[in-house]
Amino acid sequence: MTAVQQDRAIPQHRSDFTIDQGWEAYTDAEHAVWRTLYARQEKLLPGRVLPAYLQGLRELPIAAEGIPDFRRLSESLMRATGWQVVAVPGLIPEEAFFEHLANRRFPAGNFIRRPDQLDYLEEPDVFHDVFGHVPLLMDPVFADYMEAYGKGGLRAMKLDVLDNLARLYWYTVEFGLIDTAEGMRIYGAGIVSSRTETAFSLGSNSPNRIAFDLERVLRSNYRIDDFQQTYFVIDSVQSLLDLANQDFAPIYARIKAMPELQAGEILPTDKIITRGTGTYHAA
Ligand code: HBI
Ligand code: FE
Repeated sequence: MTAVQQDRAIPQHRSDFTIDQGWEAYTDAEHAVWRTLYARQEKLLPGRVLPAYLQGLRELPIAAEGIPDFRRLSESLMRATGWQVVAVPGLIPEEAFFEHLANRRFPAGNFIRRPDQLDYLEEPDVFHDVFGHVPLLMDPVFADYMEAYGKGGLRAMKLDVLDNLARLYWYTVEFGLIDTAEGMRIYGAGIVSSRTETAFSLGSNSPNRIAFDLERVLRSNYRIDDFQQTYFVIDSVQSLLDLANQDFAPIYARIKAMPELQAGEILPTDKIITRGTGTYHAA
């Protein structure tokens, strides 16, 4: 079979929503989609992405040639930071997702987007999950942050404040920017795995770039159907981990009484790095 599957059958999953990756079953056409995406990002990322990301990418068996084998990825990750990559059929329920992260397992979609979806798809596929997320799991501090997020997710579910916590993931793990000695860099997987947003997030004068503030972020709605109107900029992964290693319960209690903030809204208390023109919309 050479064609990319058009209608993906959802495989039977285990009780923790994992499946076998089925690496041997990928077609040439599917590996070719990976090669195309990889080649595009490989050209763009140097000088734009956090150096720790590129180091992780180099040290892992993630290569230009084709979709990586999760067994080999997990062996390398386990040795470096104690993480594993497990295959899932797509989005999984929140509790199962958090349970995996809390136990240092990263759930990655095993399927790859079709050739007509190179720039946009709704569900996280193997390129987004593995190319976007996995390299930073080689960084010991980022690896601890992801575990802390999983544990925080399980607590947030009990408090019924998942909408708040999910914004932290969105504005850091998916769409985070970081200030480095060499300049502003991307580290969020939603940016790293997207050709268009890699250029937009750093280069466009349209979005706001605001210094990261935990309480502010937990209150900030986001858009899932367009480029971000605001990016939040951390000053180090360590400072992010230090924040995540606390119980957010008092913060949730405090912000409950405060209004939610709209995507793109600016507060007088914001430490603005660049104020956007807000003129660009992809969608
Ligand atoms: N499942 N496979 C997968 N990947 C995700 O990123 C994911 C998920 N389920 C839930 C979820 N994300 C979010 O709801 C949480 O980050 C809040
Ligand atoms: Fe993601």
